[in-house]
Amino acid sequence: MDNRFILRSADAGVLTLTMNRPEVLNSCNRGMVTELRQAFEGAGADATVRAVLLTGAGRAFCAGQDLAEAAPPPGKPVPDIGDIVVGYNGLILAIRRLEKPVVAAVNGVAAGAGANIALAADFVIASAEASFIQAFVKIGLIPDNGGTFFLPRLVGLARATSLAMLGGKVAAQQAKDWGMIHDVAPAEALMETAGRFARQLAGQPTRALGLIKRAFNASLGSDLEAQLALEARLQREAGRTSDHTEGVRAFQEKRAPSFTGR
Ligand code: T3D
Repeated sequence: MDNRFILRSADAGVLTLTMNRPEVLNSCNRGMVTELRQAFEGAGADATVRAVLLTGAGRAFCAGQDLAEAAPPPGKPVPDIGDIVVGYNGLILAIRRLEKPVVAAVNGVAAGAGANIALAADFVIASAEASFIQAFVKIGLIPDNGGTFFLPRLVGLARATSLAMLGGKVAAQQAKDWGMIHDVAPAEALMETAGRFARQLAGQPTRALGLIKRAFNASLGSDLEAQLALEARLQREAGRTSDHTEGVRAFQEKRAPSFTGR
């Protein structure tokens, strides 16, 4: 598949996607959002992919919506913002529905949609120099890309409200201290650290990881009874995988398991 706005590479079960519009801090135009969505959807159907790593080219992760596209100069047609957001929704759902772990390696500023695309990942590892900005309010908008869903769940309502209403910058270490992200790495070691982490995930029992993700997705809007029933159903599925058989056998044989993702 030809991509204009993202780079793709694959190694050791990890598909790396790099947002590649560094001259505008990887801000998202429609083409980039479509390419990202298609890449995440394709990763679900590709058995060789067992984890996805998402990052940005240059000094930023992603500065959110390309404001030149959303607010073109006088005389050019002005797009409907709701339509733009619907496009992002497909991407966020593709990330959350992908039953494989997604790691965001946040290499610099993540603003607006860029911040919330990162937060849709299963793990966020940020450069110590990175920051997260719910920039929407500064241009009279509300957090989208799942921001109003993920933020209160990750950091609590009080912090989510101040992030969304004040639009302040959260440094990577602060984000980690608040439980918003998984980890922080020195800037020069970010890609090595995140790549190693993603390869480690790619060696795990992929089906189980995918079912964990499905269960957690459901738990965000579920009650205990429904969640217990879901766990029973998903555990039945996990119990039928070769990786479960291998995990138990490896335990009994006192050796490290070798998971295949099946
Ligand atoms: O349609 C809709 O709007 C609905 C969808 C909404 C989703 C959203 O994401 S809304 C939020 C959109 N994003 C923003 O408001 C962030 C805008 N950018 C910034 O506030 C700053 O650029 C940053 C804080 C992210 C970084 O600041 P700094 O000082 O490190 O860099 P800079 O100088 O501002 O930017 C460097 C270049 O990137 C610059 O271009 P130039 O002057 O060198 O030619 C700047 O214009 C460009 N750039 C940065 N962000 C965007 C952008 N170009 C287009 N769109 C951007 N979002």
